[in-house]
Amino acid sequence: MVRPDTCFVSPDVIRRRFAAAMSAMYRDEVPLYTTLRDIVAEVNEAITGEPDAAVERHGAIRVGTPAEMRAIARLFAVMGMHPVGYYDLTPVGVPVHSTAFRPVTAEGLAINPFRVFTSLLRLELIEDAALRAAAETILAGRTIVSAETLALVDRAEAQGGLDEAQAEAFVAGALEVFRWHGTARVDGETYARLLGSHRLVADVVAFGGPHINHLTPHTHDIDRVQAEMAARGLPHKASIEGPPRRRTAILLRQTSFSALAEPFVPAGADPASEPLRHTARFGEVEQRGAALTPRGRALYDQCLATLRNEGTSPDEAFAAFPDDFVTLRRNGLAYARYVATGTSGGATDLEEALDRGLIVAEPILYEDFLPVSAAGIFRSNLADDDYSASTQASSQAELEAAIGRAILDPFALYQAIEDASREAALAHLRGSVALHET
Ligand code: OOG
Ligand code: NI
Repeated sequence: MVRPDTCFVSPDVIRRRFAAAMSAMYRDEVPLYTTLRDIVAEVNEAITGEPDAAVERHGAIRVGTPAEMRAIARLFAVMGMHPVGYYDLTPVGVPVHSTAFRPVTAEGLAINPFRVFTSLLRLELIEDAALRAAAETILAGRTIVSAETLALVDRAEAQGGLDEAQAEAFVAGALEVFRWHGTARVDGETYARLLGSHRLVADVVAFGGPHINHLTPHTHDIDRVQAEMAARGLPHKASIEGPPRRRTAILLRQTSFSALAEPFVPAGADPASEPLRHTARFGEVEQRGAALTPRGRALYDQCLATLRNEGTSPDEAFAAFPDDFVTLRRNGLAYARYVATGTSGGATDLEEALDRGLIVAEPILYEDFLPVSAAGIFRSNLADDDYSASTQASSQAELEAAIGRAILDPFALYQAIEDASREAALAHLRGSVALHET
């Protein structure tokens, strides 16, 4: 007899198909994104000498209500994507708080690392009470995941997975959730009022759903991509977010091309009339490096603060940050993955084994986001004048209540990967020691 779970498509494979479908849809919707992807593929190929598909590492969406957040969380769970990290953007004047839905295991990340930075609008931050009430009513009247697709989510939860035909229908249905709507659900006047409150409020409230607002392929050399964007006349972000260029890459560096002014028809308008324009969607590139420990992250934040407060150059501001992996690891600043080399020898202590080349340590890739960088990405793609810092308290508990489960701690995930690798490497060494001695 065939066991029921043997006919399920793995969540990692569903995610891979979904990411590929999103990429195709976005290239179609935003032609300039195809240009960016071509640049990334060329730069990557020039570096590795291998054909490169400029595969997307992340995308971003924004939802309007806790109920929408819950539906999205359930949808992503079918694809093995779980909430990791809490990002509060309100201190920098963006009325949202966010998490990233991503694969959490080394195997899942290796099959397909696609993740979605997901922001929940904090409607309570709209000052105009009448507009806030109107926005609430507008959002209450929309459904972002179709009944058919929600039924597939129910199915996946109840049976523990989806079979081939269900997975195919699920990917097609999930794609629709993130499609751009060329018509707004509000009239031109309401759109203008929402825009006046905050550009992001209009982006979330005015349309039929959480359209994908950018996708982000990975590059091996973000400075080169940035130079290439400039050379080809793409309207790009003035500077790269994150740490400066280093020999040992750390965390995450990001840049983007500016959002486009896309035509849309407001509700009730004659489709033949001159369309309005909405500016929200863009393309981004990322380069990732070593995941830092809480200690490393504190040092990173300190260097960033120096950079901003004292007008020093990035290299000066980051001079205090070691730039070789041996020191980063020894000083407890970066996580390491330990791998036994297979050489036998009597060492049982990790440091001794490392010194003697019995075990090697390599960086664990950073899989998350950076709040200051995310703020910079938001800011460069929304009007700058929208930014007045809010004193609203941050509330991870509130976002967790919306999601319906706890947000995972990124540091704990890296630590678990490091610990498991150390145990496995030492066990390997002990095994070969035992073999040696008997
Ligand atoms: C999300 C911006 C954050 C990143 O790469 O830091 C982000 C958004 O614009 O909705 O995607
Ligand atoms: Ni992004």
